[in-house]
Amino acid sequence: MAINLQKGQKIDIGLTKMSVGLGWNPNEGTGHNFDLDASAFMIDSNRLIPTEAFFVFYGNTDSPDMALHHTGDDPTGGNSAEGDDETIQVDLSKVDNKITEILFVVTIHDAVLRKQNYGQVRNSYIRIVDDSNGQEVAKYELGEDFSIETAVEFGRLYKKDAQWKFEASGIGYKEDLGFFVSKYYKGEVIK
Ligand SMILES: [Ca+2]
Ligand SMILES: [Ca+2]
Repeated sequence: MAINLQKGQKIDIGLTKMSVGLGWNPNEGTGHNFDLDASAFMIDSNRLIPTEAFFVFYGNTDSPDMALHHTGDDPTGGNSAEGDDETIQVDLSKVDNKITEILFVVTIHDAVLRKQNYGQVRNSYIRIVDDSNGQEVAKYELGEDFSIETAVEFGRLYKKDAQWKFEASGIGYKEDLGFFVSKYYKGEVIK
């Protein structure tokens, strides 16, 4: 039986291999496609990614430790009205020892240019699926929590006393993906 998480709610994961699925449906009539992008930041105890490659997104689909795999960009959210639009597969047994937290962020591509925000997206959620049986373990639906935001940290996996837990963090930002990269990466950016 899946748990419907509320914003801020924390659960024990109790799984090693899972898929973190993100879904949304665009509202009609905004004149542009609605391209939400799921990304993951694997951060260490300094709350930074150790190297750029620990930032997993459509342009870098595998983390260096092979713990995370992004299955690819969906540019419209229209892949499925019901199911996940973008998925990040997670194998917690492979996570580099340095990593203490994995943040899942969803940004709206070209939000400013297209004058888009979360108020124009419907049915957005993050969910965790047990890869061994395809069962949904937990789901957090954003509902009416966000409107003018263009990015949301949906949830985070974090290690506490050697156990992985998940929090439905639900933190909204009026920022783009570049903001998160500069927030969590202080090294030299390779262009
Ligand atoms: Ca996308
Ligand atoms: Ca969809």
